[in-house]
Amino acid sequence: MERSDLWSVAKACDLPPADLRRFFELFAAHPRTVTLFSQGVNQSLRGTDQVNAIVNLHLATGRIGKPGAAPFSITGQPNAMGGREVGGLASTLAAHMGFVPDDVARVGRFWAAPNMACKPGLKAVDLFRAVGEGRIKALWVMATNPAVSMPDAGRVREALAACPFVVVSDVVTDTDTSKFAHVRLPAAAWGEKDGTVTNSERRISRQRAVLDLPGEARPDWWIVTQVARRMGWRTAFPYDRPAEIFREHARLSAYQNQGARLFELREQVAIGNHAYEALAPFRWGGDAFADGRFPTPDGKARLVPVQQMTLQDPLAKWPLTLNTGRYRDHWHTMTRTGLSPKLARHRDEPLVEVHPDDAVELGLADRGLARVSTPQGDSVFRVTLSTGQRRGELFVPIHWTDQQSTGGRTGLLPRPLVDPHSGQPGFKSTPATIAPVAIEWRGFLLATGEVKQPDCLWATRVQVAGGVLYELAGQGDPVQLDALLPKGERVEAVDRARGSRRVAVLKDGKLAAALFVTREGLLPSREWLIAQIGEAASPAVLAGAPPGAREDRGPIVCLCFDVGLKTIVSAVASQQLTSVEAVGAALSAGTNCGSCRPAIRRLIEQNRSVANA
Ligand SMILES: Nc1nc2c(c(=O)[nH]1)N[C@H]1C(S)=C(S)[C@@H](COP(=O)(O)OP(=O)(O)OC[C@H]3O[C@@H](n4cnc5c(=O)[nH]c(N)nc54)[C@H](O)[C@@H]3O)O[C@H]1N2
Ligand SMILES: Nc1nc2c(c(=O)[nH]1)N[C@H]1C(S)=C(S)[C@@H](COP(=O)(O)OP(=O)(O)OC[C@H]3O[C@@H](n4cnc5c(=O)[nH]c(N)nc54)[C@H](O)[C@@H]3O)O[C@H]1N2
Ligand SMILES: [Mo]
Repeated sequence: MERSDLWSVAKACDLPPADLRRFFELFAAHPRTVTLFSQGVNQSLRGTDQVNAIVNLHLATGRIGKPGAAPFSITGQPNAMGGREVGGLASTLAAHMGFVPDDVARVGRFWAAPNMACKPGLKAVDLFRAVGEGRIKALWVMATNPAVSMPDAGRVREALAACPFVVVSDVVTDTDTSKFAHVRLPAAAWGEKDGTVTNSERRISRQRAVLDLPGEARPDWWIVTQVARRMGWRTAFPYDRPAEIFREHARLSAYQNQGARLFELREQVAIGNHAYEALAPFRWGGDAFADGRFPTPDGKARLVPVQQMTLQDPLAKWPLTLNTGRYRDHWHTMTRTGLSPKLARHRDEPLVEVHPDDAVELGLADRGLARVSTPQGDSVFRVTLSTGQRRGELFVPIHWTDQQSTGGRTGLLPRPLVDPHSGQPGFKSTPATIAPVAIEWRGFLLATGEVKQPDCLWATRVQVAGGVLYELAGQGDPVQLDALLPKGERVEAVDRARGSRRVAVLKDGKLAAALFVTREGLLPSREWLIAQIGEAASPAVLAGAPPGAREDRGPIVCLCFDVGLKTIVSAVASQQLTSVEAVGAALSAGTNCGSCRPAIRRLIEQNRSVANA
């Protein structure tokens, strides 16, 4: 391998050589090392090699199967391990068996299945390609939202639209994927059903329903069972409770196993219904690898040779690298988090993060709109400048869908290229470009009830206490927005000089909606108006502010205790707070869930550097 000296490696990693040396020294000095990695390593065109490099290092240094020593992939989905155990991947059969002939034959014997699949199925990207080419004509999408989350999602939408038969099982009524469904099945969500889940340390836990089934919703296993029976497979799908399915799963794991397969639920093979109800969390596989033995014929681990794949130089037309990922307070396509006003406030619009120096070169203004384009597609985002962003790179979140926004459609952008072994798309590195988008007016619309998504360049929906808020921007005449306002008594103020218009709609004296737009003027802070929605309308409503002075707390940092950035900054400076704990003692911020503690730590550091400057 060429780049093996410290300096070239540091250069390739874009790290100061001294930092890299320090990292190597730390690694060498501490035999108990856990390497935590997630999608920055996996979602790459060379992801498998990257993961194998980490695993090789742990094997070579004996750092596996011991307390405090392991390569540890931080699995994303809460039950991703459970999905693998039952064979929920195109590349495996159930119970950790694969497609070698012995495994196929064994699973076939166990299930008395005459027509076993003998080779892996299509992984997600290939699968949608096959749908698009008409090779797959019936598709059942369960518990995923591919019209949003797949790379090159525009192509995926075309494939879904052309597919002759699409079934979507979901727990919410409308998703970007369910728009393409011929049949929609209402599924029960996690708090409404029971079964087991497995976490990253191989611990299987019972999950019990805490809510009744709403409406016609049914657990996925029940829906699958009913469909299978109606297709004629009554005896193969006899289940009427999760315990029966679990027993079969345990029996398959132990079937003709004799210790050859690590995944074995031997003690649960004959578990009774009552014992299943009371099942305490347990870890399968015991102390795997602790004795230095691995599940290979000679018991020795196998290092996998890896290569450092060189990535292409940036292309002239697409000079930037687009990175995509998550926000602290949203989950994937927002079906779990989008309805919570508290979570929505942390970052209420889809932002594209840009380094300030790049922004100057590219003519991008902080808080302006910009269009991110790739060879696959384009979408508009709100620009936010960040020195935490690397130069030449952009970061956008994956959460916004047609249900909330006209922009922020990240899935349209990544290439449908995948790692050759895992099939994982290279979600973190798409060649891209960005350009400012001119707007002629800005505004927002606040309403108690549901409002149709405004038809303008930028409309982003945010759930707020008591209603919904749309942030708006566009070109041309914003007057068409009036049609979206509910019926009621209208109060209006116009400032022609600044091109501003403010409309409030009252119902029985209470504020039902407010529409504020401006060409050149300022818009009031949304917080006070949000608090007025559904309340008896105050004369100050069109001013957008209460009479008299008001404390501006800034964006909320600690959601649990509702503490704003400006409140923290001023407390840190005036009370000389030097630790996250001290801020917690003074303001309660950061003392509950803890997810804002890094943000508070940064504010303390900023105060220190300002004080020392
Ligand atoms: N709040 C919240 N939490 C979640 C989720 C959510 O939607 N919301 N989703 C869950 C799921 S399913 C998953 S898979 C996990 C994902 O968890 P993560 O993988 O931690 O999350 P990502 O936001 O995808 O970001 C990956 C990070 O990798 C960095 N990165 C990009 N390129 C590279 C590279 O070449 N090398 C390295 N080392 N890093 C790189 C990115 O800058 C980014 O900071 O999160 C889980 N947890
Ligand atoms: N650009 C880019 N794209 C990415 C990623 C990235 O980092 N960058 N990350 C990728 C990763 S790691 C992941 S995990 C995916 C996530 O992408 P998706 O899996 O598509 O996203 P979710 O929003 O979790 O979709 C789950 C759907 O199932 C529904 N649902 C929830 N519970 C149940 C249930 O019990 N039964 C049924 N039938 N439905 C249910 C939800 O309402 C929702 O519509 O996105 C991937 N896409
Ligand atoms: Mo994930």
